[in-house]
Amino acid sequence: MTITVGTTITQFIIERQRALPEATGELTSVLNDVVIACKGIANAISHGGLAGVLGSAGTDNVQGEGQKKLDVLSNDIFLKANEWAGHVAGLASEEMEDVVPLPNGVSRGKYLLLFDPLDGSSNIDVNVSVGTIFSILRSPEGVDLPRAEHFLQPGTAQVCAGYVIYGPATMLVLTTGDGVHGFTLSPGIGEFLLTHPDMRIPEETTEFAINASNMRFWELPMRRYIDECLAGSDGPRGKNFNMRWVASMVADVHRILCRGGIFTYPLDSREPSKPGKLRLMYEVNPMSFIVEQAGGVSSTGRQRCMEITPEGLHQRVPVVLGSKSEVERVVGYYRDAAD
Ligand code: AHM
Ligand code: MG
Repeated sequence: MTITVGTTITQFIIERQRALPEATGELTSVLNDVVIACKGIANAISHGGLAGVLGSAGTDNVQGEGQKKLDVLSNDIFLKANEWAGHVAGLASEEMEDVVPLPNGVSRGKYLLLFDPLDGSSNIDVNVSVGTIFSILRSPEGVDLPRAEHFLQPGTAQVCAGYVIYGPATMLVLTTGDGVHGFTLSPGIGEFLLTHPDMRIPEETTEFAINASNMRFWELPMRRYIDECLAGSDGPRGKNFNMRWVASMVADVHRILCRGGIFTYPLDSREPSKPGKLRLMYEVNPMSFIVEQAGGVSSTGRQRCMEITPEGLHQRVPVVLGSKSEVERVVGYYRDAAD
């Protein structure tokens, strides 16, 4: 079967697996469970206030951040869809402190699945786009019960990464290391259909995304870069820039995949114990894999994000990603400052 626009995500994944002689179909099974989870989350989100799912859950997550009802519900939906079938060897969630124990008696697959069930949750109550992010790693050989240390693999070890954006349309964007492909959920048939094959990030851009309210806490190279963008055609760049900030990483990265741009949540000095806001294992690594596979670049400013050796499941890192020429310019400013 040829893969064309309109192919279902299941057909797409099976076809991709068939092309790999060593493939066993296990990744297909994991992805099918992820797809089921994301359809469930999309359904919960789409009912909004009608289903009483808005507002705070009255609890804090492992990072001490207040959880929304939909954070908790999405986490439950994701766990339920993925823990029972024996397709994964282990699960880890941004919302949970340690790796998730699989139910007794369930057989174990060979993959580790990490996920942020509902990213951008500050947007839930105001009906703005949110998302789910996931990353798939191989469980190390000979490990029966994977612990946190077995999940601490660099982003370059990812087998697959993806996100779902719950926007005006629900879309799933995926890479297995062979380009980036986007699928749109058809409300009529309830399936994700291929609509955006081979997504590529334009190398050049004049659009940046950053939470500028933190400017006074940034390091000098980032200030220099944003100051120059803001100076527009009167400044050293000699051209005007546009700014966007959804405060949902999924939505900001999706825009960059569709029309280019640069996104950054840089290191700042607000809380020295938190070098950056975004989580390496649940947000930065999967998004970096997708961005690189689409021809973009992802760096902390000092290092390729996917080459960071993880130190903790909930480690936070700075990130600047997107269109190659602009990210490389920022990296150059960090290099200049270090000389
Ligand atoms: P979350 O996983 O708790 O929702 O936090 C991550 C989100 C990202 O989606 C987004 O880029 C960032 O936090 C926005 O942060 P801020 O509110 O500081 O602008
Ligand atoms: Mg998140």
